[in-house]
Amino acid sequence: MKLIGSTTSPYVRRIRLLLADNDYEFVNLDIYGEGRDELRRHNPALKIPMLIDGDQEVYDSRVIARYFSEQQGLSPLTWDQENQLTLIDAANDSAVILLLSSRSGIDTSENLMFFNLQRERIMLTMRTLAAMVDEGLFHEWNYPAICLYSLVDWVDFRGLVDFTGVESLLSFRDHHRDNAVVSRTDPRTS
Ligand SMILES: N[C@@H](CCC(=O)N[C@@H](CS)C(=O)NCC(=O)O)C(=O)O
Repeated sequence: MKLIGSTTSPYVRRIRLLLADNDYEFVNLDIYGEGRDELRRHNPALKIPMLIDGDQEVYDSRVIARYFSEQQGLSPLTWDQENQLTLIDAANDSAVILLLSSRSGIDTSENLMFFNLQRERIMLTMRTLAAMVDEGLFHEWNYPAICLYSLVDWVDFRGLVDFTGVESLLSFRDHHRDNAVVSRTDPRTS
């Protein structure tokens, strides 16, 4: 199995954490620079992660996780867990939009509908996820918890979110921070 991604992507990190105990090759690409041609060859959606398993290519972290879970004979996620992933992905996609916009020279703090919508989505999903953490819904280190960890640590790493009022998310992150595979995939050092 080959995983194509980058060390800084939160979507790739979740798959690296999921595959932690398995044998696979990790290809680290700079998708906005010299790795872009390789990305074009592998995935016309031009996004990471993607997985190559023999003749089968799999795009999108959510589908990769489902593919892997089926291969391992694991139970599918519950509908509530699917909803958790949808909230995590919604916050993550909006945070990626804010980052790419500011890297494009746009002031994302301006009072513009497009950026207000992203900020509102991030705030509401993060508050909901923090309440779920408080309820103990992310107590187990499973795929939704891995995805939440990757989101929280990445938005903190990129300085994209004010954690006031959602401190539970940082406590959740800090609780798992010293796990060996988690620190091995830290975007600040890997
Ligand atoms: N829904 C996708 C999202 C993946 C995604 O947005 N990856 C980012 C890197 S963090 C990317 O490849 N962005 C490229 C772009 O937006 O041009 C997944 O879950 O795999």
